[in-house]
Amino acid sequence: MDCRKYLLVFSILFFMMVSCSNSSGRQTAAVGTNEVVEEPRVVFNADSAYSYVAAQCAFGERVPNTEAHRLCGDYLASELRRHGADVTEQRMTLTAFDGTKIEARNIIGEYFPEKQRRILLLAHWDSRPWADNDPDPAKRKLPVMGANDGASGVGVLLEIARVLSANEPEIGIDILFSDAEDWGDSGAGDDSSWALGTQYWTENPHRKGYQYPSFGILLDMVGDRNAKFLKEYFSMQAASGVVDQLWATAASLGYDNYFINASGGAMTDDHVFLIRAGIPCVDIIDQRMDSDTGFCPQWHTSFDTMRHIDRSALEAVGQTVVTMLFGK
Ligand code: AHN
Ligand code: ZN
Repeated sequence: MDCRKYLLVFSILFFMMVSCSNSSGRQTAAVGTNEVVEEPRVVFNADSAYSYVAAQCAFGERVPNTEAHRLCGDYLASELRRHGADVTEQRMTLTAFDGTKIEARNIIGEYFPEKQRRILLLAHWDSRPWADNDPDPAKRKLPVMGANDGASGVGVLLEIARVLSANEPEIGIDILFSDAEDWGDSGAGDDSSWALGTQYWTENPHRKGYQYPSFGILLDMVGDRNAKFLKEYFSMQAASGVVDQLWATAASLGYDNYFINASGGAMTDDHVFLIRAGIPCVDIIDQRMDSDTGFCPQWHTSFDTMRHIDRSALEAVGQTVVTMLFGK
């Protein structure tokens, strides 16, 4: 062996010694010059989540009654199955506020069904049929891509499904991809036209004997680079303990730039119907108190595309939820 090879072998051994030398056996990462941040015990991979968001968008807009919607639904069910969930596809025909008959599908993946204590993680997977908030009136009848509004929450949950295929938490987990959340009437005085898939699920359990979870966590619009998660009003009313635990976990991981310790507005969303059915539920939703709509500028416009999706927002949400499930 020449000395270059000795040097290489020595370097590898030295690296192995250093990387195994901390007492917990966990990997550490140096940040800056003197700060050392411990990797979480169970790691959420934001690149993987990002690719799941992109994969949904690659089908096109997932508007119910379209080919893109059907194919994406098949993909989501098969990804959950591939990651070891017990999957149920709940098919239903719904009537939207405008009279359209919608062929909808809730997709449910159950992990560790034998565990009694369970929590529900959910996100809507449909795209809104109209970009009715677009600045250009000519585009307001076109469908929304929904990279953020829909695909981001589902992408985070698919990555959590992958995590669950390799790590067993103490509690059981149900993942719900709800359909027809976004075929709602933005001019209506009541909320009944929104979240039709979740409303159906609360009235029709997806299988006989299904026991409700202790609480739910809804992810909605979790992918924008400037996301701000405020403590949503109905979430605080129904599950303030879970809200506080999530926000404290996020802060302990350094994500307090996304999870703001302040109260937000009251949102019409899937969680409202779960709360009404008796499941306390938190909505992690990007709110902008300084905008007219209350949401990010791309909301319900033609600009809700992959261009605005940021891995670090996905990571903040995904790693916070994973740390809630598995501890620090
Ligand atoms: C309101 O329009 C107030 N809420 C709709 C909730 C929503 C739509 N989330 C995503 N798209
Ligand atoms: Zn929407």
